[in-house]
Amino acid sequence: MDNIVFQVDGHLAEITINRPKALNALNSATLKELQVVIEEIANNSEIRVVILTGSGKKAFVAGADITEMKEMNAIEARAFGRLGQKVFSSLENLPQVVIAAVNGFALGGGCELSMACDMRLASTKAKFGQPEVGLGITPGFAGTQRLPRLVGKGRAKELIYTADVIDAQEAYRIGLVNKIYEPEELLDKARELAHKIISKGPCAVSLAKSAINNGLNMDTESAFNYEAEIFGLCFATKDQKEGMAAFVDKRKADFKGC
Ligand code: DAK
Repeated sequence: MDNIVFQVDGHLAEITINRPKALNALNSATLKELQVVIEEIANNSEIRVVILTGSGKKAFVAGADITEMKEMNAIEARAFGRLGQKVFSSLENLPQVVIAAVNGFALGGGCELSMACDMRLASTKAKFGQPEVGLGITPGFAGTQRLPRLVGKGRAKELIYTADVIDAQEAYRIGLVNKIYEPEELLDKARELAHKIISKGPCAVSLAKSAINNGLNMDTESAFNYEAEIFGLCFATKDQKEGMAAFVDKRKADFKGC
């Protein structure tokens, strides 16, 4: 792969978008490579948590590749948008937890990519925004949908209509990021968080992700029913047996998976 670095160490996988000269902007080639990596992760049950970051000190992802988009006609732009949406949805729907380590600019498609992850940890240097309307387009990788779900309709509209770029503190204040760290400690903190999650019941974590993600797209009654189904399903897993046995035996649980 030319645009992505992919590493697996035990239960942890790390994806680095690696086009630092273009501030890790997402072109079609990078999106296709990302799709391949996501499929590999989806098929590897040893992997429990994924960290997604950008290479270099300046950017997480500075958006979709404007140089490539500039030349597109309407049909090509639609195909590009569909590719991006598909990749971002498969990332969001991975059974594993995905943590975005936002090390710099997360603009346009970059902000949208971080929002397709389960959590966002930001460096103090991170900057977030949806600058698309300044380019004469609308957010195309589901930013109009994920941003209001994360920060509320009013704040999402303000960010999208003004194309304002906000710093990590403001992103934290409005609930777009979970935590802020100094740039040099960001990845270590992301790995620390990853290992904390890895130490819990992997099936339970994955099922909780499914309950949250799917439940949010349902009416309340269906979501409650779905949660009850998921809760019941836990009792068919080794995680539940080991977790509860460990509690009763007053020892640390040793989860091996479903
Ligand atoms: N695309 C391509 N190249 C980019 C880029 C981008 N998004 N962002 C930066 N670069 C390149 C610059 O062109 C420059 O390349 P060289 O000139 O060195 O060859 C290099 O990265 C360094 O950037 P700068 O020289 O500009 O660095 P600065 O520190 O001065 O500025 C910046 C950093 C992040 C503020 C600035 O680069 C910037 O404003 N970048 C663009 C940010 C942006 O507007 N991002 C949103 C892109 S639009 C859809 C599908 C997708 C989308 C929409 C619709 N459908 C088809 C439905 C998504 C749209 C977007 O994401």
